[in-house]
Amino acid sequence: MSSPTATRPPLKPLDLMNVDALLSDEERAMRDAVRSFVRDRVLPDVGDWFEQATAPKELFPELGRLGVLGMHLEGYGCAGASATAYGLACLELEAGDSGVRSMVSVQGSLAMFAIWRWGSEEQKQEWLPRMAAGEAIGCFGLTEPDSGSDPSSMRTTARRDGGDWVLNGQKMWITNGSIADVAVVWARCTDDERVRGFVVPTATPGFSAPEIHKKMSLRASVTSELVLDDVRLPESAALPEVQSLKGPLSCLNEARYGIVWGAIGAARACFESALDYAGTRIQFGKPIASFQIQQQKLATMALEVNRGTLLALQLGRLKDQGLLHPEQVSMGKLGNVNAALDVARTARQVLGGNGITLEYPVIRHMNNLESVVTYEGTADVHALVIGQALTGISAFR
Ligand code: TGC
Ligand code: FAD
Repeated sequence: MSSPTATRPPLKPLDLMNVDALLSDEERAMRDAVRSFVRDRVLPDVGDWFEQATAPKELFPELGRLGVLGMHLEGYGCAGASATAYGLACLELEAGDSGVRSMVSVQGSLAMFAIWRWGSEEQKQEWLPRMAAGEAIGCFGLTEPDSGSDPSSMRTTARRDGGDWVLNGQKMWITNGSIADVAVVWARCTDDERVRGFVVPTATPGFSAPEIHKKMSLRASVTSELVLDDVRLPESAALPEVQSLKGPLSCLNEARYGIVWGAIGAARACFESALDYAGTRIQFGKPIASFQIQQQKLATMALEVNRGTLLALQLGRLKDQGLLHPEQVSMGKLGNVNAALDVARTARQVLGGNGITLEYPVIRHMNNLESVVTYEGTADVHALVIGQALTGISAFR
């Protein structure tokens, strides 16, 4: 029996698998709102931000009004949106620039999530509404100069002194560090060796956040050290609900989930740019899109973008049902960021010499993705997480 074709929608080159049809009206509305924001507020200037290494701090209140800061959290001024809607927002933001998605990830999935999940009622009331509105900026300090993939080796300490805590140490590679109003800092307690989180207003004496310069990636995003030099905090600054590495690692699950989607946004932008360029660039009397080698590249890019979107959507549906495992997030992050890097590198070649300029988005995304494949767990770390799930053997130590 032949299948009915009368109502079959036409193929869309940018969505060959018709993922659009798998989304609800609400999800499409969120996606379209973020896409419009990126078109109007990010794309016109992002090449200059990247070239001048400027982070668009002024976007925070606008992102707050758009409703994407902590949008998957409930209460305290947060939108309470589905995980899938949050993922779609990350995809559209990163189609603009990984740095803009990073601003939103660190704010909502790391700093706000840490307070929302592990904080006291007082901490939530004090920070979450302002952070959701983009009036207060947060950062998340886990990594240290000598403690990256292995955060259990952290050296930052929290010492009890009477009713206070005193923090000492250094954090490294902290997104939004120098522009933050509040830092969620993870430290090891000197009395019981446990890892605890602290909500640190960045105006506290002893806290400083020198910016890291000379980056060739994530240039439209602030990256900083955090220096903690006898930072004295009241007892109420500690996150009361967790006292182990589970605290920061639970936050990473949230941010990694957003990256599963976001990376595909960067890939889609590169694919779109290559498809457009190949159709208009004439060599040997024809558009380069008419050469088989270029069509193969375009087909491979389309395949990766569609496959990555479907993978992200499956994780989104699992997360919305409360069924998502961290190991599945690792599969998504490893697969989609590697795919996005392949797409970006291929697209850059399709653009020839123009592929190396900031007149086109491709090399910017390509360079950004070198950070994305490293932060939130390197590709190696995620491969080992998957390896452990497959074999039952941990190869980390
Ligand atoms: P392990 O001994 O396995 O576990 C320690 C405790 O943590 C719990 N746990 C988790 N909890 C929630 N989610 C997860 N994914 C978890 N993984 C482990 C575990 O149950 C245990 O709990 P408890 O209560 O028994 O104490 O930990 P390990 O030391 O062997 O480490 C495992 C490993 C290597 C996977 C972990 O350390 C890791 O993920 N390393 C990578 C570090 C990383 O990703 N850093 C990211 C820093 S933040 C960042 O990059 C932000 S960039 C953002 C941006 O700009 O967008
Ligand atoms: P290392 O851990 O030293 O790794 C070096 C190499 O060794 C990697 O290839 C790694 O895969 C490999 N390796 C390590 N262990 C193993 C192993 N067991 N088996 C096999 N290979 C291994 N951190 C934060 O806390 N907050 C932030 O906001 C933040 N933002 C960032 C923004 C940017 C732009 C960047 C680049 C990083 C950011 N990070 C942040 C830090 C990031 O999470 C770390 O860079 C990352 O976790 C890797 O740590 P590392 O750089 O110390 O590399």
